[in-house]
Amino acid sequence: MGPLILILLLCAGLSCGLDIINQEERVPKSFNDNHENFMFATLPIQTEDDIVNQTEVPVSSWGGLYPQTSVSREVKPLDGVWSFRLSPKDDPDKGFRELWFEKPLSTTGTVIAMAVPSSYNEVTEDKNIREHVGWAWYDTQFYVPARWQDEKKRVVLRFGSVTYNSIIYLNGKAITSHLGGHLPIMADVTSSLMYSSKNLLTVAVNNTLTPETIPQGTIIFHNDLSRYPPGYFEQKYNFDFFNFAGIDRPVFLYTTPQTYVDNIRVITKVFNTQGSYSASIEYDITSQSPAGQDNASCSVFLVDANDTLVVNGSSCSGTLTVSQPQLWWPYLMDPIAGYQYTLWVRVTGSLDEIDEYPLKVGLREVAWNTSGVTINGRPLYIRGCGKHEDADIRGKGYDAALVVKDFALLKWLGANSFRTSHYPYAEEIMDRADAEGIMVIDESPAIGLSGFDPALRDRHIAVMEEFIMRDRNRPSVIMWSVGNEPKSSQLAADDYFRAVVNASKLADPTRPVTAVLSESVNSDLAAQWLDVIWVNRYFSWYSDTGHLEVIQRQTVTEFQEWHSKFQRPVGISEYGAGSIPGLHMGPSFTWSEEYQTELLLNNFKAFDDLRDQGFFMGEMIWNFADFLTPQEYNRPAMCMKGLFTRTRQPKMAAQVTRARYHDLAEWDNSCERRQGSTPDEDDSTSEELNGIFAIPAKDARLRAKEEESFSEFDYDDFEAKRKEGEVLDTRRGIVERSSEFLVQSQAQCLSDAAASRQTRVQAFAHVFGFGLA
Ligand code: GCB
Repeated sequence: MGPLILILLLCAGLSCGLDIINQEERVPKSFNDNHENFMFATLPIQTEDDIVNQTEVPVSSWGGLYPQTSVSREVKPLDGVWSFRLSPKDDPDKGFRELWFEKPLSTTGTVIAMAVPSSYNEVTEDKNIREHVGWAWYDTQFYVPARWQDEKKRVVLRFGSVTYNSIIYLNGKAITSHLGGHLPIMADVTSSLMYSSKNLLTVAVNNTLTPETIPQGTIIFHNDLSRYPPGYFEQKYNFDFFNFAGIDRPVFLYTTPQTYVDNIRVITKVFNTQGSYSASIEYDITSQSPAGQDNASCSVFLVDANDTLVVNGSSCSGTLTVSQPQLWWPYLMDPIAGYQYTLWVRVTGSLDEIDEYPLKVGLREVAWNTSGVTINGRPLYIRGCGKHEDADIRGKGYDAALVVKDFALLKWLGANSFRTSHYPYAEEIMDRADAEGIMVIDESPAIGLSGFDPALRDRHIAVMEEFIMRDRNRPSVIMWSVGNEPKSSQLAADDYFRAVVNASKLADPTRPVTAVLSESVNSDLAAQWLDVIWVNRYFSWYSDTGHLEVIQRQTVTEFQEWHSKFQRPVGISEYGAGSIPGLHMGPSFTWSEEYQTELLLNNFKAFDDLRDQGFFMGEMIWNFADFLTPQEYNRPAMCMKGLFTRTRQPKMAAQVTRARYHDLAEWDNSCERRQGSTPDEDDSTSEELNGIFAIPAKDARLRAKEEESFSEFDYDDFEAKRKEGEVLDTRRGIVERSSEFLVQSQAQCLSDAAASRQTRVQAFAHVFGFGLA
């Protein structure tokens, strides 16, 4: 039989059968239309047999539940030091042609050690590895316990992610493949494993980006032989972070019984009746049983953080009610933030085989209307940062120490949120966000998209569905971002975003869907389809550089325009300035720490003005920390807009942000409290506040109406009407909250708060010698 060779799209334009023609830029052809689920290059598919075999290999489109141990499950990590080799740049197919996956890589050529998980780029001293474009190969060898076979365990191999396209081989055979990075890959390997000898696991990963991949990129061929060697090409992409690649997240084998929990969905709702909360969990369990057996039965047990049983259920889908719940609150919104219960899910097969899976559940409900977002009925103001998975040596590789440090810094800042700019982050990071009460704007890898053809749209929708499936049970995730800075003034963006946003809403109607925009308010065609609007603006940095005095006017004017045109909550998702740590210049000057700080202070004044107007939902600084960029002349190796250096040391801007974010948290809580009490009652301690000052309960009628409109919701009709401006949003989760919280006493309090913050800003300005407009 011909070798089973899977070549993903990405070598296609490099040397795989494409003529080098005399043009400077072109797009490599990359999809094989005969294989809907696969992207193949043109070589080395040599026989029909190969093609048939290729279609038999599944593409992983869902990574499955995160591996967890339980009485019925074992987890075996495969992380460590693996063998590694690049395919030569001028011969990308070599590994496939020479069947590198059939034997240990060390027997077919030179290998080096490579850390898994890690991006491979910055780990070695080899510039070719850092700058590589094309295929890279990894392998490792391992044993599994023989008893797994005796006990008839089902065994699953799972990668947290491999960036970007990958083919995975076990014992010489391709077992699965995946399109794109940042999302998990799962394969049932029960029958591919060897239980009495060593196993060989090989991964081929390709980091090439094309106009059809998400994110997009272009290969530029330089064909002028007087200036470049033959076959010379380079990868370009429309984003400023370094294009790290490799096996960047943990790799596990785990076992389940033959009857097993396949998937779980939970939707949590929160009810507030005269200051007293209750909550519900709607759950839906999917299980699999061996052929010929009846469907498994299910039971669920909700335990609190002390493992005390709270409530249980005995069906595969249903609703659990939790009276007097400890709700999931964001950091600094309640003395107890990030509280989670555990939902133990048990399935029992018809032959009494049992599988148990523990799922963390935070009880919270997000809602939104045309002017704001609420959590558990309380108005939410989002204060945070855009981030990156980025650190020296590891690149985007998961590192527990780094993650713990980053959450410590976020909390030190007083931030209550971050955005997973510009791709889904590791599940281990999301776990910390859930546990620490840090809210997440969960963003897809669709950065800087343009073109918007149907193939890209379908790929984008597939990515959104896979991504939402991964993160939909997480309390920290409060909204989905379908992407960052699309070229949304292109005509095709209109239908494109309608489709992608609607597919995302269908996948999860319980959270607002957004995109982070950068086109002008008058030319953008995506905002109309979004529930909430985030905009990136770099006044006095990319425009009017050096003129800090224009920030307030420009910011206030523009964000008012977005709200008034689209009648949605609006927030700023990126703003900031680069600063070289240690560069001090007074009066402030671009790239100095003073300039970055003064720019933030001017923005703070503008945000307080916008907050007073009732539609401004949040502020997010770009960026949490400095991060590596491609090599370019306008940046000193990194994007320097971090509040922290790449090694996580604070710059001057971090100190003022910390003051602002803690102030915001304090005032927002205290103003909300004032709204629910008379001023005389207003001296309760924060411990006593838990649960008593929230917005009055939605009355039963309103909720019933919401439920009804949710179940009957017709997206097409809704969109048509929304486009005509006839309706706002009527889906469940929408509350008419403005009249509830913009009562007089709160308005007064908010204005006092703004005044107090202004005093703080003035004080900083005075100390630093800044002039504020
Ligand atoms: C942006 C992008 C972000 C960049 C930033 C910058 O608008 O969304 O990815 O890093 O600008 O610093 O230029």
